[in-house]
Amino acid sequence: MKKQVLALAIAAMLLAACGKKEEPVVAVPAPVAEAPAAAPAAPVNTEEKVLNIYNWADYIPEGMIAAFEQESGIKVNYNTFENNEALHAKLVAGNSGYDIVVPTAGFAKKQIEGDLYQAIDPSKIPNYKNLNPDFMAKIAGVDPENKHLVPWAWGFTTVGINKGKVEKALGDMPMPENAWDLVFDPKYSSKLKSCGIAYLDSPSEILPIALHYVGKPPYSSDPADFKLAGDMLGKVRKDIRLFSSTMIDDIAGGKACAFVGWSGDINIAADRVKENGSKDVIVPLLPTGGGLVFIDTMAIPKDAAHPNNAHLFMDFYLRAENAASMANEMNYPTGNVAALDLIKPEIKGNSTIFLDAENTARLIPTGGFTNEVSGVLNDTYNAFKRGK
Ligand code: SPD
Repeated sequence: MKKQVLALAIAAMLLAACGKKEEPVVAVPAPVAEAPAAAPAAPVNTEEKVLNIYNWADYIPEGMIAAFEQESGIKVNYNTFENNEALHAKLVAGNSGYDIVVPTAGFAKKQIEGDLYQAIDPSKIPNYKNLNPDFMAKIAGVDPENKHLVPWAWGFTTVGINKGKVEKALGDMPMPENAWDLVFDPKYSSKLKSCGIAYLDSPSEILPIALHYVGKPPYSSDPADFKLAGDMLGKVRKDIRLFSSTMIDDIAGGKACAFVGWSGDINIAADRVKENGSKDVIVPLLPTGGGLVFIDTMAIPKDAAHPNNAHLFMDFYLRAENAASMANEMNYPTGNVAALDLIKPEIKGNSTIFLDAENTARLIPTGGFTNEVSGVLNDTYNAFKRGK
């Protein structure tokens, strides 16, 4: 009781010292206009915690999916495809069930035109800022305003060789100036037949380089050009040992000594051969006669059930450290500028991964065939493969 009296006395003294009189309590409405505006609530992600990804084989560092799952609580179902044609068939059939797919930009052009993808929302991908604007401008050539495609990695299709075996098979014949001669000119292919030639198994991989080799536009829509490329391919058909969708295993397993493959995969096979203690040396040849550039990209199918989770994964993948680990482990360059400082010197310094300016200038730019030409494209390839 004494304490309460003391507290009241102190309060009275303080009020008096401030010259204030006690006012009767009147309910005054708060000045509404001056109240600070409430920050907009972050949208709640109500999607089930699942993400279905469809990507190329051997294209993601070990542990990356597990790290995303652990951080996000989202369960990832990760499947792989062998070529753009297989992915395309799934998308066209509809209800693929995938939330992220990884088409090659040039090939995705017709999928974008066919309205198979939903628009990306960069505001949900804070790490989008890490992407190189020049690189994005290249993709905009097939995806206007970069509405649908987010880069995964890029590389080039070239000729790889098992150096010792090829030199032995060629004997006195020097290596050609143009690496494509090894697999497209019967003068060389007839010699390499003994140790084996492998081609990627896909019309959209082989025809652009064959068209370029015969001096025609790599993404021609003229049937006469395809006839010329088909005739050239027909002359080497008897020397081709296999059409491969598992090139890394086939190269490392010694199934061929010369191969049409992807730069990063040839480098992965080369590393694997070394790790296995073999004396064989596998090398991707520099694209002196023009390597075919590809830019693989993430896209969200129109009917994806988990687009928010897809955006979350895209943001995760675009973190500098994740994009760098893809380059470090899978041997493919990235369009992520923030990642560059984190790429190992031996990868940055490998001239068959990060090409110098001279070889970059020789690359065949990214592009795509129109839907109209797909009949002649597939017919030319299938006739070649069947040996007809
Ligand atoms: N191991 C992953 C290889 C990915 C290659 N994508 C290439 C597309 C070329 N058209």
